[in-house]
Amino acid sequence: MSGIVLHQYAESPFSEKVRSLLGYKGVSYQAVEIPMIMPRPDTIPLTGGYRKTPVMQIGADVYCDTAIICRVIDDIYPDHTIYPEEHLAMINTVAHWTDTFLFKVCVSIAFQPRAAATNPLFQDENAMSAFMADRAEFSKGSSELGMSFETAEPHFIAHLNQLDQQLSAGGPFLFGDKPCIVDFSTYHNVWFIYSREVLRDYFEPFEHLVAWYEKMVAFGHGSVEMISGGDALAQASAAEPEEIVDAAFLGDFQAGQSVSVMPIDYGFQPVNGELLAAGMDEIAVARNDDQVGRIVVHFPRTGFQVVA
Ligand SMILES: N[C@@H](CCC(=O)N[C@@H](CS)C(=O)NCC(=O)O)C(=O)O
Repeated sequence: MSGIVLHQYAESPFSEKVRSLLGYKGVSYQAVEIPMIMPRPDTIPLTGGYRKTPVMQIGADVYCDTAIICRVIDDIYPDHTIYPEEHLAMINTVAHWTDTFLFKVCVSIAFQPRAAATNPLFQDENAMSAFMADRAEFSKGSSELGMSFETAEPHFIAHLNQLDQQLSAGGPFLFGDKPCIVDFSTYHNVWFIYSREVLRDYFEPFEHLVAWYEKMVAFGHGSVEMISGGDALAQASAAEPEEIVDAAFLGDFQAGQSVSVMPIDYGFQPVNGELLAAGMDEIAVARNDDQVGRIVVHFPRTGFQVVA
């Protein structure tokens, strides 16, 4: 067992990105099925406020955002790295575009009226209103998830077409013989739409893309043991965070400063704590939680803001 606990829910595309990577790497891990909407009393004590899904826990270290989650998994399981050094800057750039712009397009495609009619979530009026109210609160202050369907659809189809053309000319993966982070970022967006049967016709013209998608699906999800949120909190209480060695600080930040960290796009729920690192790749803050004690929360550098 790896010590990894993934806090996720079945329908979450970003959770699927991580489950698929854990499958590719053949990892045994534990997972908690968290509620699709707030409150999440077994996750927030770990993050201190951050509420996007998924979150990865290893003892008393908590990783927010799949950009850092995937990198940490790749560091622990470096065989067949998904971050080939010779393309590092470009693949991280493309993965970021895919996880932000393309995801915004896909949210609009997934929730279009034709799909809403068969979405199990929207069959129950109370569940639907609770979901809408939750997501309105989640994205308060941000316009980053709002794109009209009319704007999104041509962007979506044009990107599927480009992916298909590229895969027909090269491949079998997006940057060559082996999957890299761009494959996993693209995969979860495709999965988000393809897994809604009513929307599958978008993929009919794109046989090379579908063949690639089937290869990604075949990685599976690794070997997972489901545990309760309470068990995950108990693991955090019983553990001490790993010491951070050679912490780096960009700009005017210093170790020990009180800071507030949050995403720059949406999900503006800040995490307050003592700054441990704010270097090229990672921001880390320590917090003391009444329930679980000392926790170190880690964020990727790109996509997050730190305020003193
Ligand atoms: N940049 C984030 C995006 C995560 C994200 O937007 N996740 C969606 C679910 S797939 C979310 O948090 N939705 C609201 C929620 O689950 O509370 C990442 O890579 O982890």
